[in-house]
Order: sequence, then structure tokens, then C-alpha cells
Amino acid sequence: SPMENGERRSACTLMVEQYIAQYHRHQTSANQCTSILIRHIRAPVHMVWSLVRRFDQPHRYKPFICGCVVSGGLRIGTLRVVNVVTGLPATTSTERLELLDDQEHILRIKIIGGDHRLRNYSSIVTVHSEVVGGRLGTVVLESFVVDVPEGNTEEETCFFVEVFIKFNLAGLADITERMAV
Ligand code: A9S
Repeated sequence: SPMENGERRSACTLMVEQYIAQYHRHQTSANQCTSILIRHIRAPVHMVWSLVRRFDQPHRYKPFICGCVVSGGLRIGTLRVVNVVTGLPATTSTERLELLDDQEHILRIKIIGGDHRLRNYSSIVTVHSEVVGGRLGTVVLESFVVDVPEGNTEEETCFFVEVFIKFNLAGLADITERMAV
């Protein structure tokens, strides 16, 4: 019934709000922008996390990344240099693993270099189990904070980053939903 659906939806919204309050707090300074994207995936949380946690293999689901070289294991402080597909206004990005929590399913990274315009970019990805229509699924939350470059507005910067994150989350959903069937 519509009533039940309404109740279920608001219960999910409450959970997501709780995850955001708990895991997605960023310290932002002047001239930075921040936002969060939410993606529901019809695959179990362990499958989704198995891809997200691979800091050394972002190209498995990020469509604009074609390769990656890492400096060490999946430990805090490990750097990766990702190669960007041709046709974008960047070729590489150097990124640092800030947190990989296999219990709570949290990945934090920072971008520390590269020939692109994302300065002081920091992101948090968390994955959580949810039940949709009696099936086990996953909700992925990805939030970020980044400097607003000279000559851009906060809105433009957020939109730019959100486009890439949306494609990444779509790639993640595609692959894990195919693994799940
Ligand atoms: O890959 C991510 O987690 C998120 C983003 C926003 C990555 C963006 C990007 O890799 C490009 C796609 C190349 C766009 C970087 C670091 C800079 C860009 O300009």
C-alpha cells in the first residue's frame, strides 16, 4: 500500500541521514565546496565493498581511469598515480589512501597532485547494507570537499566533480549488479 511504501522510504532516508551525520563530516574552509552523492545498488554489500576497497584498482569501475600504479599495499599513506583516459583535461592524478576500514566499510582518499584543477580534494566513500523489496542491496554514499578554483563558482565546481562521481557510481553499480545475478 502507499502508506507502507511511504513508511519504508522514510525509514531508509533516516538511515542515510544517520550515515551522513556519522561518517561524512568534512572540515571545510573558505573557498571550498562540498557535496554528497547517494547510489542504491542491487548487489550485496560485500560485493560492492570488494571493489571499493581496492585502492590499487580504481580502473575496475571508474570509467575515466585507465590504469593505476601504487607505491605500496592497502595501508594508510599509500600513494597511487592514476592514469586518465584521453579526451579529458587531465592525464594523471596522485592520490593518498587516508583510511580503509574493512569493518565499517569506509574509504577516505586525498588528491595530492596531478595535472588537473582539483586542489585539496578529499573524499569519503561508505557502503551500507539495505533491504529493498525483500532483497539485500547496498547504499553507497560518496562525499567530497575541494577548493573552488580561480575563476569558477562553487556551483560549477560541485557540478564538475559530481558528474565524475556519478559515472563512477554508475560503473560500480553496473559491475556489481552483474556479479550479483
Ligand atoms: O575519481 C574520483 O574518485 C573522483 C573524481 C572527481 C576524479 C576526477 C579526475 O580523476 C578526473 C576524472 C580526471 C577529472 C581528476 C582527479 C581530475 C579531473 O579533472
